[in-house]
Amino acid sequence: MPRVFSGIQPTGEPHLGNLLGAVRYWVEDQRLGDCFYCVVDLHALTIPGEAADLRKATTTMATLLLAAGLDPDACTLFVQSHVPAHTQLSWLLECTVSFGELRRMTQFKDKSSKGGEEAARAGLFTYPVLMAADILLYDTDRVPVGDDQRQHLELTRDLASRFNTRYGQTFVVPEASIPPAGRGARIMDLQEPLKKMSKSSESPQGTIGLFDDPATVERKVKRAVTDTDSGPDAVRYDPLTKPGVANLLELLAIAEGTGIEEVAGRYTQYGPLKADLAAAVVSLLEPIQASYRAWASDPSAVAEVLAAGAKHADGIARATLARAYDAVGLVAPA
Ligand code: ATP
Ligand code: LTN
Repeated sequence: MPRVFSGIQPTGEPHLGNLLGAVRYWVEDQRLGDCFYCVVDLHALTIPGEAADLRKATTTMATLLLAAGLDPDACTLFVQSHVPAHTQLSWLLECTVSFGELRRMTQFKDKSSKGGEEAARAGLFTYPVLMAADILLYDTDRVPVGDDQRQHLELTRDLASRFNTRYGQTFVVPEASIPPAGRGARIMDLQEPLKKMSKSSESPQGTIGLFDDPATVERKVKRAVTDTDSGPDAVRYDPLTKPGVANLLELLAIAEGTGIEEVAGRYTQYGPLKADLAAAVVSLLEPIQASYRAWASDPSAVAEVLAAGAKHADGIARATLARAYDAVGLVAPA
């Protein structure tokens, strides 16, 4: 079975992009591979936030992943900071990556642009190295992520190959597993359809939260930005010239499990498309929200899943770390 690893940050409110671009594929993969899914709480420290919020968001995210369909009997779910090898391997990889490589990462450029590079945390700069450590510790074959993580995955592959060349075969070189275009790889913001839907978005009206109630979903979908085209072929899938409409069509096709062209063929006006999309999103979210309430009513069950997950992950991660320590010439304690 292929080894699968992916992670999600406990920052902000999880949204439809996280579900459709990543988490629903994690659920599918859990029967096909030996899957490790991680709430990457250390990555959340790269941007400002309150301790109490991080504490709460970590449990909320783990609970939500279970509610979305991760089965603790089928996969390993754990919290990054519970497995010390992640930060330990990260150091070896910081001594493998170059400053120039990290400077070219677009996520760093985007996220540091707000407050300026001078003020950005050094952890934001080295973020992709910790991510590479997450992945390489588990001898990962496949990493299911959204399109925005493509560059980080390329860096991870480069670091694994460079380390292997320099110190001898140590790491498996992983493949990114990104949904095909039109199947959730990059869900766009409903208000700013040229930007990806994001937890840290400045337009909460453009982001559908996985905890949004039906009235909120309806309002956000109804107000989604489209364009002023009218006439029989206004409703068509063209992400370049009609990004807002293309995003709505993609969302509806995914929610219904049908093809985009088939969905587009059913509409001539934006109003009915939006009404059907809102209903489809509400039906998609309802069972997840119900399951969330059930899991959340038993926090000790969630804690037990995470404890068992960390124990299993720790055993594997330690062995890989020991291999890497030995490869670079660190002397093991007697
Ligand atoms: P932020 O925008 O604050 O960086 P995020 O919303 O990207 O956060 P992450 O925890 O960084 O959330 O991502 C979890 C997973 O969701 C990743 O695999 C990422 O690629 C995927 N993802 C995030 N946003 C989208 C999106 N708009 N469309 C598709 N996939 C997405
Ligand atoms: N960088 C990712 C989150 C992340 C991740 C990982 C994804 C951290 N470690 C390991 C896949 C594998 C993000 O920002 N979405």
